[in-house]
This record gives sequence, structure tokens and C-alpha cells, in this order.
Amino acid sequence: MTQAPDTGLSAGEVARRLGIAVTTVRTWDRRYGLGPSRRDPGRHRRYDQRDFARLELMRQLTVHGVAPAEAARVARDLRDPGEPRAGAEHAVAAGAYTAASLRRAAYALDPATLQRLARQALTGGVVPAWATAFAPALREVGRRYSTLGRYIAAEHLLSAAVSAALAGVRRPPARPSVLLACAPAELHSLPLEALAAALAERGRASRMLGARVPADVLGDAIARTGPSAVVLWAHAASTADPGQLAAALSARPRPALIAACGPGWAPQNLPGGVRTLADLAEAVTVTARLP
Ligand code: B12
Repeated sequence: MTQAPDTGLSAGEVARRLGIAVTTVRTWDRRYGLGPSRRDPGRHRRYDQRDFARLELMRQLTVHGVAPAEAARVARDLRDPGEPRAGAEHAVAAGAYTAASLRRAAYALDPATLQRLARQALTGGVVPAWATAFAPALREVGRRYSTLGRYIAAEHLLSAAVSAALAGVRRPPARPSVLLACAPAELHSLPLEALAAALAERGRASRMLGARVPADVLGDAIARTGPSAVVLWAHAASTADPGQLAAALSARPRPALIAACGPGWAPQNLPGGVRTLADLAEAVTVTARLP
């Protein structure tokens, strides 16, 4: 638990303190904007305490399996410069601990514990709970399931608990301006459930059409509700349906944002007017900005 001195730290000193390569420090600066904020004339740029806290959080999140782009977004959001490291360390450690506890409760087929843990995880906010606890637990249980079919019950109980906890986040009484829908053959709806809950936390209401939304149903829903954003989820290439994108693109009024999200879509094959969103944090930032 080292503090950056008042004079700031060089990239090399930051790397040493964090136990990572200096090239990683520079990459995180260049690629994710996690650089030093001090620019003293005639000197190299120096990392102050807050810059250092961000990098420390970035390292902890990536060590816990959070994808670098998502970890960087969480790290850039770091507030409370007074006690940055204590708060960040606590959040990450709590997330990792919750992910492990969720997995244990899932393997033990213990729904009451799963529900309690999932609700508790949300007290720190939907985005950190998803990034540090829910998604890692889901990935791990999904991995076990793919190698050993008997984990299917654990996966079902875990996803039911996560889904119920996300649905428990209070929805604002605002007019829904965001439309969320899965691809026509897609059953994986949890990432969109997380997005609906994260938007609700920010006072934004959404309409979640859920799993398996046929193209014509989507087009009709857009025409009837006039959303400013439409977010479509496909978890596998086999469910990603260009016909659904075409329905969104031709619907009137045309939504300001049409996003194809999830590992099922191939970004290079998307038609013009459709964008991708890399993770929950980006999806929240981009959709919450719209009117
Ligand atoms: C829960 C779950 C289910 C539940 C879904 C419940 C629900 N309401 O969502 C149920 C039981 C229904 C289910 C069914 C099936 N599933 Co399933 N399931 C999962 C599991 C465990 C979690 C899914 C999830 O929510 N992932 C979200 C996060 C954790 O996933 P991620 O891809 O790592 O996230 C990255 C990005 O997507 C992005 N991201 C994450 N969250 C968000 C949020 C937003 C808004 C954005 C923009 C981005 C974003 O950031 C992450 C980092 O890059 C996964 C395991 C896994 N690794 O995902 C398997 C998994 C996706 N399922 C799988 C399979 C095979 C199936 C079935 C076909 C099984 C079967 N034989 O019946 C069926 C039917 C699928 C269908 N037709 O849609 C495979 C898919 C393999 C593939 N690529 O084709 C997986 C990977 C398991 C495995 N290892 O085999 N499943």
C-alpha cells in the first residue's frame, strides 16, 4: 500500500510499485487514457496519487479477469481522490470474493444464498457488480458446464439469482427511451438485463423485450414507442440475425443509436448505421447520453 509522493511518480516507478512492466504502464496510457495528469514544464510527466490509484485499480481488475477495456472504464471513473486506493481495493476484493461465493453457492445448488449474495453485490452499483462479480461467476460456471454437463443446474440457479437481483433495482418513473432486445433465436438476456438495471440506477428507463425477439416484432416496437436507442444482443454467431438489424434500420422514427452487442456479431460485417458497444460500462455511458 504505497502512496505516490507529492512530486509524483515516473512511469518506471509506477511499474515497479505495481509489479508490472513499464511497457504495460505506457500501453494503458496510450490505449486507455490512464496516463499521468501532471505536466511540469521541462520535466517528464508524473503520475500523482489519483493517477496511481487508477492504475492500481486497473491492475486489480485485470488480475481478476475483467477485460482490459472494461477495467479501464471502471478505473477512469474512480472518484473520491481522498481515499482512492482503500475504496478501489475494497470494491475489487469484494467483487472477487462475491464471485467465488456465488460460484460455490451455485455448485451447492443453494438458491437462497445465491439470491442474498446477488442482492448484496448490487449495493455498490450495477456496473461494478456485473464487471467484478456476476460476469466472472457466470463465465466460470459456463466454462465448467461446457466441460461437464452436470453443471447445468448450477448455471440455471446462478442466472436466475442474477436476473432476479437485477430486476430488483428500482425503475425510475421516466418515459422509456431505450429499447433492449435479444436476437430472434437468442436466450442469453442477462447482459441486457444488467444494462436495464444500470440505466435505471442513472434515472433512465428502458423497455426490455427480452429473449428471442423476431425482426418484425422489433420493427413494430420501434414504430410504436420511438426509442432514441435500440440495443440488440447476440451471444453467438449462430443467433446474430442481419434481418433484425435491417428491421431496426428501416423502422421509423429512426433511433439515434442502433447498437449490435455481444460476442455473436462480427463488427466488420455490420451495416452502416449500426455500432458496437464493447461492454456494460460503455453501453451505459453511450445510451445514457442520448435524450
Ligand atoms: C447464463 C447462460 C445461459 C442461460 C441464459 C440465461 C439468461 N437469461 O441470459 C441459459 C441457460 C438460458 C443458456 C442457454 C444456452 N446456452 Co448459455 N450460457 C450462459 C453463461 C453461463 C452466461 C451468459 C452471460 O450472461 N454472459 C455475459 C458475460 C459473462 O459474457 P462475456 O461474453 O464474457 O462478456 C463479454 C462481452 O460480451 C462483453 N459484455 C459483457 N456484458 C455486457 C453487457 C453489455 C450491455 C455489453 C454491450 C457488452 C457486455 O464484455 C465481456 C468481455 O468482453 C455463458 C457463459 C459465458 N462465458 O458467457 C453460457 C454460454 C454463452 N452458453 C452457451 C450455450 C452453448 C448455450 C445453449 C446453446 C446450451 C444448450 N445446448 O441448450 C443454450 C441456448 C442458447 C441460445 N439459443 O441462445 C455457450 C455459447 C458457446 C457459443 N459461443 O456458441 C456458453 C459460452 C457456455 C459454454 N462455455 O459453452 N445459457
